[in-house]
Amino acid sequence: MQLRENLVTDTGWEIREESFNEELLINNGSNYMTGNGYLGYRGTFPEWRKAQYVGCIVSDTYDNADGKWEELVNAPNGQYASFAVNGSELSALSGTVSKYSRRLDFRYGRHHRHMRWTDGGDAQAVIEDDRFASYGNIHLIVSRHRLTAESAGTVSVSVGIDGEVWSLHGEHFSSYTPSADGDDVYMKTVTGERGTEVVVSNRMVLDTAAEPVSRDLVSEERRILRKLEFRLDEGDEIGFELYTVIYTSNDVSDPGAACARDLAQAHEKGYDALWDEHTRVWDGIWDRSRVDIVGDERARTLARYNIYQNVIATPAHTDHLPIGARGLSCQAYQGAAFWDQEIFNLPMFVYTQPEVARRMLVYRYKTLDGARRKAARLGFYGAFYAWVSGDTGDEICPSYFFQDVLTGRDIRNHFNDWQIHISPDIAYAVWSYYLATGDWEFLRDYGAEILFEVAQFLVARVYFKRDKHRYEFVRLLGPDEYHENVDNNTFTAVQARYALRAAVDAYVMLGEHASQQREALSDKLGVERSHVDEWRRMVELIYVKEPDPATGVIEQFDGFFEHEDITPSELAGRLIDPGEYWGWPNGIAVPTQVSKQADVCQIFTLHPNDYDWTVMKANYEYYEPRTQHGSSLSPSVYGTVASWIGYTERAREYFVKSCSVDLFNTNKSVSGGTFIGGIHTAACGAAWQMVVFGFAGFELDGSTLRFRPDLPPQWDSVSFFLEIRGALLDVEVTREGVTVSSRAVSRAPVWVAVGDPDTADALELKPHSSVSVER
Ligand code: IFM
Repeated sequence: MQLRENLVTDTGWEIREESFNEELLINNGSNYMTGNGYLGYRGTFPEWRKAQYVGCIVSDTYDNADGKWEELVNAPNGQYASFAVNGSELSALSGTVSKYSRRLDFRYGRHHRHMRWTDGGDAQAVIEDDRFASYGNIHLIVSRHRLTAESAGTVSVSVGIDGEVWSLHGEHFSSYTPSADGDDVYMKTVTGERGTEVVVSNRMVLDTAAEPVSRDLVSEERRILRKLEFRLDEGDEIGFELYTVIYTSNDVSDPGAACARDLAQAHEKGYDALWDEHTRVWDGIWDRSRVDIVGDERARTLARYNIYQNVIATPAHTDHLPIGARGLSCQAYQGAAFWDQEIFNLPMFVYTQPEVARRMLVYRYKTLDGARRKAARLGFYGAFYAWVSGDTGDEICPSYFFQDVLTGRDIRNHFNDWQIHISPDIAYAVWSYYLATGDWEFLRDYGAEILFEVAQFLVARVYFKRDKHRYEFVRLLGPDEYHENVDNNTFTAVQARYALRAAVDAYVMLGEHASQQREALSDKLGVERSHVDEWRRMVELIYVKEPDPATGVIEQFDGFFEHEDITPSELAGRLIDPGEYWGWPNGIAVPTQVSKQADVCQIFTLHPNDYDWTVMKANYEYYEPRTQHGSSLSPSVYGTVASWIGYTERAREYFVKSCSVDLFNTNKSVSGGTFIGGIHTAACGAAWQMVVFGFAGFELDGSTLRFRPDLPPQWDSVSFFLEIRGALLDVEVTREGVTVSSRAVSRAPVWVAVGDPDTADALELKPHSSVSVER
């Protein structure tokens, strides 16, 4: 099936292109990437170099090279392999490519390229290579290469490690040390700021009848290559496997030794066994993350592709690293977490692999000190989480990142100090995780501390307006980032109220079930009963704008309705330069009601039961025409709300839009002079949510799994997996009804209802049984 021009799927588990387009080199580097949460290897070709944005982004390598941007490094390319036929360099970028196909199999994360090439003279060959970033050993990348000569002559092969790779914000390595040990080559690098050792190693295993006529080792300052020369007749082949192992000094004390060990192990196992090991892990992941849409192959493929990207972006192997807003697809967005992690990436894991969600939340626990430091620096107490959060939790969002392209002057944006909803968003995720899993130990040992510290920060940050007898948050940036310095942003207030309520509930629960721990925690944090009374008072008295009684519309922030009413496309006509930033302080959107992204409608996706569908509809209709979708986070929100208010066709359009921002290259890669390309992992996580929360209408209502499905006309059914409080459930939603089966290994019963709470009874579902409910 054609997904778009030159983008095809045969099975719904892969994307394929049949011609090479140099203009898409940057986008396709991300779109065809492979990875495993430890590293991300871009979808580039083995013979490519810096100019083609070859990239292997390694987690846990934060480093600041230019005094401004803390970011992950792009490691030396340990998968470099090039051929020269009769002296001509073989590449998709030179000569003539007469037959070409490139595929990413995202069921198992394998990149494959096939190409017939000639230099136009007497050099002709066919090459084929494939590669995967192993889930059996996350430090390992494995590839297989084959060249078939279509003309007789000399073929030289250069294989090794290329340290000449691109870096977004400066040179991160203060030294490069190439070395060789028998069959293996190494490149040891050390980062300039933190002194982290990053060691890349590579072993080549020849699999060929032809014997090389010469072998050399070429060691340059930043490259170490084995050069082999063959004399081939027409039809002769050269084949080899390449193993690349990467370790850093943040992983182990001796990264070089770990590389040597893993290279030997990989070689011993060989490509096929490594592939089997890798696919078994993926089978387990898909068993949980699967979303099978029947009747709409395009939607099914897009959903799977996005889930794949959400999985490989996530450092599931550890609890001290975040999910980057661009995952490991590039260095943009600093390999760091935003609110995207809790609101967009995590829900899929909460309900499918709760242990992974837990690790990401423990990461927030481990970065509490950074959040405390940020709060203290700005004159508050408690935890003000970093808007952009790396490994320590300290704020790494610079104060200046966009430029006024008209004047060339830097713009001071306040994402880092006014976008306070990040803290209650994390509290929201902590509490949602607890409700979905019942993981009491997590709440007691980690979650409560996050909740208490967020509540303390909210108390410190809020104002009590005596004349109005209410609490107000002023000087904010809500999700709509074009409007900075706004008061009483409704989204922020709703999230803050939820977070405070969760803190109070957790405090009470700890008192009932773990009073000693509560005492110890209260002592550690200096939380007294009077503070908890203040949290309660805030829950009651915080100012949250209600729907207008006449229209149902909720104002985004104080004075929003007085702003100029204009549509995004009309407004775009006012741009003097297409590269202008639309937001604060002088952008064209600032005095208008044009929002960058969903803001009021974002509230509904997080609190669907607090608003009835007439209010959702009124707000959808009001805000949707005024939203630019200048953020990839936005379409999924409107799509989800559209699916709930009966706009199913529109919802499907938003689903396709959200799931294809990267694949169809509709995202912007530069704004206000700042590079922001790569994989938009929030939209990837949102794909799962749109299907499960949106079209299948799933929500956890107390202890009942409630479904209110409304499938797009093209969809016959959708099925997926959920894990709720120890019950492992397979759900199938069809036009006729919903069937939920609880696997035999489930530890507890659940209750299932289809329809609204006042009309639908909840049925008990015991382990190893099924319930079917007609609609
Ligand atoms: O967190 C988002 C924000 O909401 C919009 N700009 C991009 C950020 C990272 O995805």
